[in-house]
Amino acid sequence: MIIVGERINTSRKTIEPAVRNRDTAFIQQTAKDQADAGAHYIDVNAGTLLEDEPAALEWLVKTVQAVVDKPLCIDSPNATATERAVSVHQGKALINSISGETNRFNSMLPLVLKYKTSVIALCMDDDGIQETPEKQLEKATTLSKKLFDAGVPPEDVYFDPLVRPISASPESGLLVLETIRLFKSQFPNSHIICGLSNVSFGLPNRKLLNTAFLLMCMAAGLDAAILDPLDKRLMSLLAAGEVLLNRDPFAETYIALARDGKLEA
Ligand code: THG
Repeated sequence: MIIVGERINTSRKTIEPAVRNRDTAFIQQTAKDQADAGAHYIDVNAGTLLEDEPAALEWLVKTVQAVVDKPLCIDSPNATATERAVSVHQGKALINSISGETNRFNSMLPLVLKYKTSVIALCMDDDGIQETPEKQLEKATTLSKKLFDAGVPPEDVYFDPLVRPISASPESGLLVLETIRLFKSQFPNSHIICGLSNVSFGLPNRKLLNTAFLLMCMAAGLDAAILDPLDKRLMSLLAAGEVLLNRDPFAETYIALARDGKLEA
């Protein structure tokens, strides 16, 4: 699994003031903690800061990459903020995200091509979010053609089936699992990514639901996730899932984690 650490997001109570006040030490510690816990990418999101978002996102990229040797996931719908961030980023960034919406597509595609980034593709367009797996696949297919024809390599594209809260639509878990299966068969050379936490919105013991859902999504073909890598039970069950799905040959990683005392019973 490709793990994107979600903690540096101004929607979180401790992060908003830290970014607003440019608290370098706190942000750098949050980045290091996630990298040490196994994150492959560090997500940075300053969306709540509104007009300060472009400057904040640029500061976040420089601040995090000063102490962590990982690529970042630049989490913004705003192309101006995204360009500020990717233009100072070292290595291959992951832009989060493009979609089939006309403005979003036309403003983000040039950045993906210019900076040769990977990109998360939200499977929606000007018609909004699609209700069924078949309709999401239709939107994803149209979007993928436009991306591939423009020269974005399939392996640089991460399709994101949009996850809605189970509390609002009880069948949304099943729909996501089916969407993942369809995407996996249709785009075998691309990735499939999800943010897990939406699924549990409005229900108690959210981490329990998020963790159960992650394992089901992995079995359906998810190969990347935006999650909290400091959640030890989540990360332990993820490692167990990799063994059970034969994605960790000879349980090499699992055994090493166990030996280092990093697995939670
Ligand atoms: N897909 C894509 N990008 C995404 C998402 C997605 N980016 C944002 C989001 N979803 C994933 N990131 C987060 C970051 C933090 C939290 C949840 C998702 C979080 N939430 C706390 C909670 O759920 O309890 C509440 C906030 C707090 O701690 O104060 O921490 O789906 N492409």
